[in-house]
Amino acid sequence: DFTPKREDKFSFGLWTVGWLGRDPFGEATRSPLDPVEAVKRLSDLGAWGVTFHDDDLIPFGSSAAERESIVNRFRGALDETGMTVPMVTTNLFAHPVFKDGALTANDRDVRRFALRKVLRNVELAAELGAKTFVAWGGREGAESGAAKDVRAALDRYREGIDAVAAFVKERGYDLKLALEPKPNEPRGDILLPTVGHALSFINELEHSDIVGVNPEVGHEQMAGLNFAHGIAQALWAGKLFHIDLNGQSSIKYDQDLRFGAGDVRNAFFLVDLLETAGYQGPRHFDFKPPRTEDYEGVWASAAGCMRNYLILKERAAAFRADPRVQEALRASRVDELTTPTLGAGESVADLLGDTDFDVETAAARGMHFERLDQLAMDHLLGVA
Ligand code: GLT
Ligand code: MN
Ligand code: MN
Ligand code: MN
Repeated sequence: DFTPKREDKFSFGLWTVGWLGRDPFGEATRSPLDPVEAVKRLSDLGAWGVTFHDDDLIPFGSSAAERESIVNRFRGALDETGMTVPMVTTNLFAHPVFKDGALTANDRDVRRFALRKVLRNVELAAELGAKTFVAWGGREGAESGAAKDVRAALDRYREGIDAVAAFVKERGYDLKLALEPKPNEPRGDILLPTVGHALSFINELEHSDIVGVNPEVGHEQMAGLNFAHGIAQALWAGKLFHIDLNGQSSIKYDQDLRFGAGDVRNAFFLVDLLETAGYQGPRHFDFKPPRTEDYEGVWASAAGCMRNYLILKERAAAFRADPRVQEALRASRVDELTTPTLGAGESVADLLGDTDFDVETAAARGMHFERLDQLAMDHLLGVA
């Protein structure tokens, strides 16, 4: 049965179920959702955690006293339900002050304000026991060529992220940072557009040891990339600290469909990867219930995210356990890729001397991938 349990570690952003349906062409179609109500409903559905931007919980510009009473009330709902806060993030994109970015805004005073906003929120994250702090730089970018000195912007981005990481270490918080790539929207072009760009940026940081990535399904797919491949590389680099699960159909605006909608084949191989690679982090949904939905539809959409994950998990496990699949994997020589190309102690000089290879025979060998992939399709479609 596909009933979510706490052990499944499903979490949702307050901004997901709380999205009011406002888009560039139309007004909100739903009325505001109380974060306390969101925690209760998500808990009832079987979720384990809830995440948020500072501003999702505490309206921008609230006083210290207001902030405290809001946090206390929210904490009450967490205690009552047993829900956790595995991740917190900062809204550095909604207020007009961030129209040219936050940590990479041309205006230095804006960058300083943004950094203070992040640091204050890091304190709140630690206070609520979050283990991951996500940084999505949606406004870090440009619409035109001369407006942004990209190399200087990357210097400032590095300075900002390193300052936050240094603060985390100084305070002794058990918190890691996760950068979330996106190619475009809301900016014409966003800095750190893909998982690959983010991984390379992290290598340039002073505090790279506590900085990883939070890839989102739809964001890589907006760039036409294979999400499961990006996740595999993040895992390979030891940098998959968090993940945003949702759905996207092809290269177009950020759809944020419920998980499993959109490219279901890639979702199948993604779940297969996460479940076999030993990923221990949250299964976090960052989706937007379409603005056609009322709250009944919102909760159906949230439940669908978890249900689809569990269905795909079951299908992927059945795929792996199927003796025909195991035989097909051998026929495709998938296991042979784990054998190092050079033998133990073999030098490249030895390799140059190895003439025992028949090009024509190797060229003629079929890979049998189609049979293997059809078995995956049969399992995915439930007819295996
Ligand atoms: C915003 C964005 C998401 C990010 C959130 C975290 S904010 O909703 O579209 O992809 O994960 O800042
Ligand atoms: Mn996201
Ligand atoms: Mn998105
Ligand atoms: Mn989004």
